[in-house]
Amino acid sequence: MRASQKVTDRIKRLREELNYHNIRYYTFDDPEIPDSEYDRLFRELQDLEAQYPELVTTDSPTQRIGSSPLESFSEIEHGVPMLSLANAMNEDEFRSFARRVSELTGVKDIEFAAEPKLDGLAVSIRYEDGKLVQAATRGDGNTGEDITQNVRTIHTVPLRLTGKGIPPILEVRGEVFISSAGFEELNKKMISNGGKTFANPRNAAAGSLRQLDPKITAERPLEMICYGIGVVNGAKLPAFYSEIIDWLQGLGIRISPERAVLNGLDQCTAYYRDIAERRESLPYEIDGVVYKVNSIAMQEELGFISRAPRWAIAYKFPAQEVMTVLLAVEFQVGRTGAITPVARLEPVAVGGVIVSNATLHNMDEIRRLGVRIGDTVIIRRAGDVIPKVVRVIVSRRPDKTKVIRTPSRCPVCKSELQKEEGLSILRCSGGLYCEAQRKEAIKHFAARKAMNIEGLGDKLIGQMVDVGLVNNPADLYSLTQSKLSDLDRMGDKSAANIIEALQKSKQTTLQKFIYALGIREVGEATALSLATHFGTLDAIIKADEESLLEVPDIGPVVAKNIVTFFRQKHNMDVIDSLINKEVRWAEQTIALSNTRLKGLTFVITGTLSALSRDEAREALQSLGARVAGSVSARTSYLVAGDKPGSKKDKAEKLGVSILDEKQFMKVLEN
Ligand code: I6G
Repeated sequence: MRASQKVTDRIKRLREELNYHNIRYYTFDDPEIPDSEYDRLFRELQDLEAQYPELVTTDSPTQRIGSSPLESFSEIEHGVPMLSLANAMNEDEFRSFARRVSELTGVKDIEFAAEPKLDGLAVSIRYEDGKLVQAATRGDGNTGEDITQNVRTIHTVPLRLTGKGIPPILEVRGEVFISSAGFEELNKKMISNGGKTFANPRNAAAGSLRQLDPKITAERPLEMICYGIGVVNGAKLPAFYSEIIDWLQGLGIRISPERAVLNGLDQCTAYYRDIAERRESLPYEIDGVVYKVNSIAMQEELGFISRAPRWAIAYKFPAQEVMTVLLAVEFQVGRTGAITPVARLEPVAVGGVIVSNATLHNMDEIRRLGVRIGDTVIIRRAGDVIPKVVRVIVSRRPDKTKVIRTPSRCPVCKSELQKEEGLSILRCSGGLYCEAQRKEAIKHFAARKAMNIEGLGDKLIGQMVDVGLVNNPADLYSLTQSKLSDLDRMGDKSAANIIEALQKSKQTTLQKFIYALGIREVGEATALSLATHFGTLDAIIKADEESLLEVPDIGPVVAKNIVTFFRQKHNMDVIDSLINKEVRWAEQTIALSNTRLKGLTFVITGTLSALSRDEAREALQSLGARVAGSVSARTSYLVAGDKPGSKKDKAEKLGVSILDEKQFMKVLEN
């Protein structure tokens, strides 16, 4: 059946609308319609295209996964070479770069455009009359591989440009990457499908982009952010790099939300420090900051040196992955008896600190890595996260290595180890008989987010358990100044401070008390849910699995852990003893009813004078609000304390309501 004009027009309209909403969602992070409405339009287009296959075009939003697997990638020659960037490894090198630019141009305070350097793969995409026709890898800079069919599957890449003044030919260049959250999800999926995991998001992105079957690529959470142009025909380009980038954004291309225009060296180094500080809270991995001379005329004047522009530099952060040697493996016992193999390493600088230990997670991970003692390994440390071994360099394996064997007994109390069905975790069966578990349980109880016993550090707890002064959390409240003074290096004043801190900690909240008990998999958020749902400790103790499942965020495993915990006599004895020793909290009278802020999402930034950020978060959560780490179009309010940083700029850009501290306190008190 031939399609009528009405059908042809409807298909055209649907494509335009879907393209528009795609760009609103992916490029601007600012959806206009709910997902359900998008899905409805999408299905309508799919149905019409199924009825009239002759009307299917390659730039239709339904055609992201169009073609069948390739035999190999063909080559594409770049019309304008894809260059690389020179690196600066420290501030001196960055200053030399800026000085050189000033000398060559004769301008003292140069204006630079800056943005974080994403840790992904450079890709060039060609649009003809606004339609995506080709995508290529960087390759050797002159010739790359044709990965068009794979790039088409990336939702943040528009298949059609939008807006006015679309040039006949436009090549955009940028970085294809996988976000940190996407990487975690992908690796979980790889494990559950029995596949191999990726060592880091960059490897995952590279592996995903070089798939011959676009159906596989389509299942990977690839994203793209653009930072430049290649061949452009039929457009008058602006005189500044930052304006070219804004122009690209106007055409629907996603660009870095962190970009900035900076004047002179001091602003550049301040920007570097700000991005370095926020590195871990960005949703993707970056390995430095790229600075470009903003004036295109100046860029042209500066030119290139050995295939790198003289007008740009990548000022790198300290490496997060480095090579070292595995010297030994020790097994540590955690609070719940879980045994963790810990790698002892030849000390090495990574991410700006010296590391000599890294986690190996569990025996399955050791087998997966195929690691042996004596091997050269790659370790990774991102921010405050515990360093981990991510890969073995097998080609560097020496003749004599030692296989790592699974222990059969607890290294501390010699109890038997048990392996839980379906899980990789080995657990000591000693319970509180095991000194290591006792120490960890008490450390957890005393921690800031639990009972917040100031001055009671890990070493001191270790010593108290070693000499038999404390065997469980309740024993802490039987301590006296004279008993404490008998310990090594404990002066009268310190002992008195600890007794005072213990006394002070007795007044707590139900949430903190539940959290402090250390029930397996009951973190702060679950403890809060339990406290607000049930209101009293008694009600939580009496709850069966069925009623626990009614609590938001509690699933069958956690429900079972909670019931099992309260069924154990020794746990109930400790709770009774704590209450006898006058640990107290106000009953959670806000139970159930207090969901005044339900459905609202808050982000907190800067310093508040009346509350810590943790306290502000808890207060919001106790009123039913969600507290997120970064600002997006879905944020309801940004709470901005002193020195709010870039989150405030982003909120302003997105039109998110901003509360100062006074307004925020009113919201809480209302
Ligand atoms: O590899 C790169 C990452 C980021 C770049 C780049 C960039 O700009 C933000 N810019 C250029 C010009 C080049 N590589 C060659």
